[in-house]
Amino acid sequence: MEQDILNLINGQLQAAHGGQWLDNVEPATGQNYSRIARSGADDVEEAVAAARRAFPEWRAWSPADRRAVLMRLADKVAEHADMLAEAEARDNGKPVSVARTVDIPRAEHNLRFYASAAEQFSSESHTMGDGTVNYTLRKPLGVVACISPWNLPLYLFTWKIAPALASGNCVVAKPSEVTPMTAYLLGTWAKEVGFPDGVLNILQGLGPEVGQAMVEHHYVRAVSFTGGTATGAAISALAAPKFKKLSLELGGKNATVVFDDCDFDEAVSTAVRAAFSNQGQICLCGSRILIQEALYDRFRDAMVAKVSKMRIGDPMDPSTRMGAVVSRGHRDKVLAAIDTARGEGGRILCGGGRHQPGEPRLKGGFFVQPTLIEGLDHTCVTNREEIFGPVATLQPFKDEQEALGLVNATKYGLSASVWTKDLKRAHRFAAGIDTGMVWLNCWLVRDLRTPFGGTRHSGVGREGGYNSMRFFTEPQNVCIKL
Ligand code: TXE
Repeated sequence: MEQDILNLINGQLQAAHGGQWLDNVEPATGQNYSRIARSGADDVEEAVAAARRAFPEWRAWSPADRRAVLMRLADKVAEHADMLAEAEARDNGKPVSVARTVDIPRAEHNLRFYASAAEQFSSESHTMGDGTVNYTLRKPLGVVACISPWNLPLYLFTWKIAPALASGNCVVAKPSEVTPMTAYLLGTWAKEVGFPDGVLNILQGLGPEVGQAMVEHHYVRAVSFTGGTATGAAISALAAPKFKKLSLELGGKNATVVFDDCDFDEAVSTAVRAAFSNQGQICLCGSRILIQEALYDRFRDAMVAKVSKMRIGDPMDPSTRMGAVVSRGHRDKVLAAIDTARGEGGRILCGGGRHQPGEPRLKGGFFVQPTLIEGLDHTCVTNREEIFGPVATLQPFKDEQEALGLVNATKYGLSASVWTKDLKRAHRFAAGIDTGMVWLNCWLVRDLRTPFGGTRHSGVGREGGYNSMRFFTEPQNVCIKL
């Protein structure tokens, strides 16, 4: 065992009260390589109590001081970027090149972005004709819970804790038990950069145990969650009767829509990237590729040629572009989804099963071939349910109207990417799509100020920019008659 992944409670790194541990598995090898504190309700109790004690002091800090401490945490991330990228790749199975260029820089950027927001956030005032003035206070809530998933571990963990802390809350946060390492490492710097004890608490362990206890805790005023739709529903069921604020960023079954007047080469390469980045494990991945009939064969053949050349490799090798999926259970779920597609009559154009690397180190790893499937319509399970792996389907469409019907044919509403040179059509089509985000002639271009989130089964609420700052604060109107 190399390293115990501990809780951070009241400024102390410590094991779970119950003394229990979980295995931490390296997806590329299938081997345990560290152990994780298996926390429970006692640990939540201690963390929430520490957060409550810390709150009066933390909320009174000036925005400039909160900014400074978050910036120092970002500096630590920058200073240790290589080490964090390696830790992320080992813990998650993603290529270290991706962690180095995307996950870790983005985590640093999240911290800096919301450090600035601490100083720039403002509220409104409304004057009335008779000289009466209303002003709105934006008060931090107190203790808030942040629960993040395994696909972009440090990136999504910081995306939640940074605005929560910047707006003056004390945080009890939990990374996924599947990828706990980088959040743990971040926590080891909390004291050194100047967070008062209890302001940032990080709990490790299983969702239905420690996660649920966090959601249920009487003094947790808000829950910001990213993860599966079923988990989002379970959290809502617990939190709604207690009237907690909820932000839910859930799954997607996003479409990439390709009209026959698109920039062909750019559309092909972005459709491939959108389907297979991070082994297809991004909520924004375009897993349904809808192609206008006249272009269908040419586009399909170009995609198949590109995807067939993708090489899966050791995540720790800097030249690898496609690594392992996150866990044995997840690999089996993705393989079962491919079997379902076969059973539904889908034609596998490339991939279609496990990948077995030659290197002895990787023999027990969780690798899935990048897979393209055609011949399934929108009613099939394959085109309705999120797979969250390196699997995408291709479907032809005749015209704009049919395409719009297909885009909106699932219960999810997270994002879509549309490819056409006709800008009038692009705007018209975007307005008709029932998702929280649309990319026109691009994919996953992110401005952190914009609203991020989905409709229907993709979630409730929006993160990003002041949306997150508003979520983590309670507006209070004060009316004064002068
Ligand atoms: O996520 P979970 P899982 C999708 C994807 C994937 C499926 C399940 O389809 O196959 O979800 O993945 C915590 N109370 N996405 O099972 O369980 C858990 O510990 C409180 C999409 O790994 O939703 C972890 O920290 N917390 C997604 C977090 O919730 C609970 C990213 C997410 O875990 C809990 C990941 C409970 N009862 C998976 N149960 C995206 N939208 O990006 C679990 N957790």
